[in-house]
Formats: sequence, C-alpha cells, structure tokens
Amino acid sequence: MRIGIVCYPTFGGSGVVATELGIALAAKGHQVHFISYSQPFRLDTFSGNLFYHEVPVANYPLFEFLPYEISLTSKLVDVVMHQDLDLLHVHYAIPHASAAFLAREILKSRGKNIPFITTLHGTDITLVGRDPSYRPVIEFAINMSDGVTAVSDSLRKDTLEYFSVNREIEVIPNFIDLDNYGKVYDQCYKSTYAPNGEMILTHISNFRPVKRIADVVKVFEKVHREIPSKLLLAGDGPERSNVENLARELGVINDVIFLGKTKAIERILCMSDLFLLTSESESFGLSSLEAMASGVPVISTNTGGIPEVNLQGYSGFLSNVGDIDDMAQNAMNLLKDPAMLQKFGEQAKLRAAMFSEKAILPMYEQMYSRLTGLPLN
Ligand code: GMT
Repeated sequence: MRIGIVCYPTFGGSGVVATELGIALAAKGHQVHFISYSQPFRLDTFSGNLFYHEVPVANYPLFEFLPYEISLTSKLVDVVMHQDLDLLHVHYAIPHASAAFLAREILKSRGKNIPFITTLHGTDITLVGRDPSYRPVIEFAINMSDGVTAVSDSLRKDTLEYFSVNREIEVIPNFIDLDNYGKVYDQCYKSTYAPNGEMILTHISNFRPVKRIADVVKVFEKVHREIPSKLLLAGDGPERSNVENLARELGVINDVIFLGKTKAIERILCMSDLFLLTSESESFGLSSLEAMASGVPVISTNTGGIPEVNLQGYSGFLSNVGDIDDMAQNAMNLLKDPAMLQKFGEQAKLRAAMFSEKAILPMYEQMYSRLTGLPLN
C-alpha cells in the first residue's frame, strides 16, 4: 500500500508514534510518505520505502499568522496525486484532520478518491481541541474522517464526552518496537551520573505544564532525603526554567541532571532504576511504556489512559494527581527493596510486551485494508 502519514515532527508522543508506525509499515513492504513542516526527529532510518515531503509555507507581508493548514492541504493534494497514494493517516487532529478533509474533497473533484484516518493522541481532544477557537472544526473533521482511532479507551471516552461525535472510534493503543528497549548493554554508563552507586530516577517529556514536572522534583526531593539518588530529566520545553528554579529552592539542584532533547532514550532508561510520570492529564503516556519495556518500574498518576498502561502493584504504582507524599512513598518502598524493584522491573517488561509492534501494527493494517479495499500482503 502507499500511505501518507501526517504528523508533528517535534519531541512529542504523537510524532514518535507516527514515525515508528511509518518505519514499521515500511519494513513490512508498504511505501510510506511522511508529510510535515520538518523532518520528524526520530526519522533517521534509511529505507527504500520511506519518503519525506516538507510543507513549505509561503509568507506575504499581509500575513500576521502563516496559513500552515492551507499549505499542508496543498501539499497533501500534490503528494497524493504524484505518488498515487492509497490512504492518508493523520496524527493529532489539529490541524491535520481538517487539512486532510479539505484535501480529500479537492482530490475528489479531480477524480481521485482517497480515504483518511485521524488518530487522536490526547491534548488535541482533552486540552486544545476543546477550545472554542478550534472545537467546531475539530468536531466536523472527526465526523468526516473515514476512520478514527484513539490511543486509549480513556481518550475514546473523553472524545465522546467533549464532542458531538456520531461515528465509531476504534481504540488502537500505542506500541513500541521491543527490540529497541531492554537491551542488556555491556555498559549502561550508570556511573557517569551516579558515580557513588546512587539510585537513578528518570523523567522524559516535552516539559509542558500538563506534565506537572514540579511534582517530579518534589517527589525526588523527598526520596533524596532518605536515599542517595539522582534525577535525570530528558526533554525540554516551557517548564524548564521553573523546574530548574524549584530544584535550586529545594536544595537538590546538584543531583538533578538536565539532558535536553536527547534521542538516546534507550540508553537513559538502561541506567534508570525508576521512572516518574506525574501528569495532570495523559491519554496514554508513551514514555512510561518505553520505561517499562526497558524493565524500569513506573511511579505515575492515575489519570486518563495511564492505568491502561501502568498496572498498580505490578509494573509500578499509581497515585492521585498532585499526591506527592504517596508517589514519594511508593518510590521509596521500591528503591529500598532490591528484590521487589527487580520483580517490578521484570513485570513491567511483561506488561510492555502487550504493546509490542507485532501485536498492534496489524490493527492499523486491517483498518487500512478495510478502508481502501486493498488486500494485505
Ligand atoms: O505530550 C503532549 O502533550 C502532546 C501529545 C503529542 O502530540 O505528543 O502527547 C499525547 O500523545 C502521546 C502519543 O499518543 C500520548 O502518549 C500522550 O499521553 C499524549 N499526551 C497527553 O495526553 C498529555
């Protein structure tokens, strides 16, 4: 099949999932065309089946805001026609779903019929999409999509609650390529950050307010009082300087290491003892799945789709949003008991295997086949 994938190229779960999906589809023989405003950051694999089309946005002195959605729509029309695509799969509703809708209608007027699938990822529904400045368009584009998927049952329910949706939403959970995680590296280089055998707690995100990273630092500060430990923070974003200031105020700055927008996620997880995810809202929590696949137990909140991934008392522990004491206590219970920590790590790996590429990819392929009428090879 020839598939067009539209996604955000930046450091964020939806772009990661879209990229991994495209790479996996290409490995299975599909031709995959990524369409975005810059190269997705994890798209650094070489394959004869992978293509990238950049969306140029023409500027003009009249424009205070660049009309990206129009440029994207035009690019979609162009790529679908010239590459003879069979299907468009857009990740994150804003503005990808409405651009795909418009492209589909333009293409129809030119005699080319192509279905599009919208995959909802989280903040496009729970945060941004509900804003009155987006809502009518998002609702319409969801209803007009040929297929709609959500990355968790929680997100499916939220979509039905917040929007007037008159169509089926299929839950297709996020997945990861297990081969990339939990590798027994000869050397995890743990001593680089924990030279005296300290425990390593890790958080990875785009540092947006919804992640409540201040809570990560507060939990760490409590753990740090009792257990020699380091906090690794991977990623970057708007909360970075607040987090740094808080770590200074709490007196733990010397044991908090900011790693920036690194791609070496598996390496970081390889040296981690515990993963922290303190989000206010989270439709899935891809980073926690990556941690679990690496055998790292997860201390998280119990919001949104997180409980569908992290299992209480099995792969980690879940607490109410903002319950610093409970999260810190759960973290310490695990860190103080090596046997329990190891058991939870093994269980986390087993849990992560439920979200393997092998298990999830066929769900997308079956949907593609149903919507295009093309057989699966
Ligand atoms: O992380 C975000 O805030 C944005 C969004 C994205 O585009 O990366 O993340 C969402 O999609 C991920 C992939 O499906 C999910 O794992 C995240 O849980 C979800 N974020 C939120 O719901 C806050």
